[in-house]
Amino acid sequence: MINPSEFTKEELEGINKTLAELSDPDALKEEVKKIFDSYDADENGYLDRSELKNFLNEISTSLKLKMYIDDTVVDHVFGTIDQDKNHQIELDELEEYVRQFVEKMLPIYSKALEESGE
Ligand SMILES: [Ca+2]
Ligand SMILES: [Ca+2]
Repeated sequence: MINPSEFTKEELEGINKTLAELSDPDALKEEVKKIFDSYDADENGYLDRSELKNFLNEISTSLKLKMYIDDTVVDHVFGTIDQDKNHQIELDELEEYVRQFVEKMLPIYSKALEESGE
């Protein structure tokens, strides 16, 4: 999913630090709230598909994920996050998704950092 050689050591350290911080439930809550508010462009308290798409594009770029965010991907991720299937993403749903995401990505990026050497 990621290619460690595309990152500088500093980038990997930065990402690892962020992910490690987000392993703390309180920090995660706070951070997701900020993310949620900044992507909820029409400020209606929910993320819709286009708002989610912007979020996914940003994440994918900043983590250099090999992921092209097209409508199929957005639909898939939207369905995964939208646990109660009301076609809106609520704050607690995004929080749960990011929590699982951090859990999954932390080992991947910490391994990449180890392998990046000195
Ligand atoms: Ca919205
Ligand atoms: Ca929902």
